[in-house]
Amino acid sequence: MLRAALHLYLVMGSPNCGGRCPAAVLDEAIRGGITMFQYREKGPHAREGIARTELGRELRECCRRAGIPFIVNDDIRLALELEADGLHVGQEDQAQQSAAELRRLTRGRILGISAHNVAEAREAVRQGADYIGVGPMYATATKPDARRVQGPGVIAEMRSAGISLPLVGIGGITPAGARAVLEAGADGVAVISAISQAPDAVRAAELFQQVYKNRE
Ligand code: 3NM
Repeated sequence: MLRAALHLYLVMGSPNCGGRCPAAVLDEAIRGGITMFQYREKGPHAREGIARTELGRELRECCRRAGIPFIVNDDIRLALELEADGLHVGQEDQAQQSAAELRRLTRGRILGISAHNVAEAREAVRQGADYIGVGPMYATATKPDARRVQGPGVIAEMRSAGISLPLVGIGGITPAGARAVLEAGADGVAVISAISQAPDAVRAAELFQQVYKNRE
């Protein structure tokens, strides 16, 4: 179930929508075939407080109507308040909570953890992650503090190291770059700008889905 949901994972918040209404962008992406969504309200002019919660609620409703998982980035309190299907935490985010505490708080929900190399992926498994986000696959302008590009090869390394947990690649992924990520052993691709900044988010998501169809 989770492996299939990770196929086309849209990550997004209002700063990624180029001034467009985030719910409209999300609805288009859903029509184009995204399979999971992460609410990541980070970056310049990110909403805070009640505005942040309200937008999350609106985006959660889009996901509920479509029957796709709604995940919250990095904020356990918001995830619980929004009754999200899961939480995603980065390496930097985890410092605030012990792994055991994080797993306890997210019990019954999906827990995603970011990893950039085999050691971090092993640690994520130990911490009880349900899936691992691996990046950056390619150069990305969306996350200014992204690590150096790892390339799809790091996913192949994780698989060779015996990591069997669902893996999703992230960072600079376009439809053209998605195939290499999947062929390296990922279950899916996580995308911000290639969908949220596309002139037509429906079409952008469809182009990613086409990559799966072409592999069949
Ligand atoms: N995490 P885009 S790269 C949120 O490497 C995020 O862990 C990354 O945005 C990681 O699809 C990244 O626009 C940004 O490149 C992804």
